[in-house]
Amino acid sequence: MPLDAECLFCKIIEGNIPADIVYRDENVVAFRDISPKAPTHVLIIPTVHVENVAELAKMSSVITASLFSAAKEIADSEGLDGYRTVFNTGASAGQSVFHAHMHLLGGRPLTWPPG
Ligand code: DGP
Repeated sequence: MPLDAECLFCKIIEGNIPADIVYRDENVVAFRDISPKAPTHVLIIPTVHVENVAELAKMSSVITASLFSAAKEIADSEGLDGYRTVFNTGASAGQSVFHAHMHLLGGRPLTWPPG
C-alpha cells in the first residue's frame, strides 16, 4: 500500500521529517513522541499508510503482530519493567494524526483509568 505524500508520519517513514527513530523493520517504524507523556513515550507505526487501527485490522495480521512485538523489544531495550500500549482511534478518542500508531508509554507509575 502506498505512502501518503500529505501524511506527517509517512514523511517520517521516508526520512523527509526528522525523528528520533528507535526501531525499524520491514513492517513498522518506531520513534520518540515529540510531546512525551512519560519518560519513555514511543510511537510505533506501520510502514503502510492506514488511517487507524480499525482499518489496520482489515489488513494482514502480520503488521499488527509486528507492532506488538516491536513494543516488547523497545520496552526491553528501554529497561521498562512494565509498559502501556494505547491506540487512540478517531478524533473523539484523541487521535490527532491519522496514520495508525501505537503509543508505548513507560518509565513512571501509570494510573488507571486514563483520562
Ligand atoms: P494521537 O493524538 O494519538 O494521534 O497521537 C499523535 C502523537 O504524535 C502525539 O502524541 C504527538 C505526536 N507527534 C505529532 N507530531 C509529531 C512529530 O512531528 N514528530 C513526533 N516525533 N511526534 C509527533
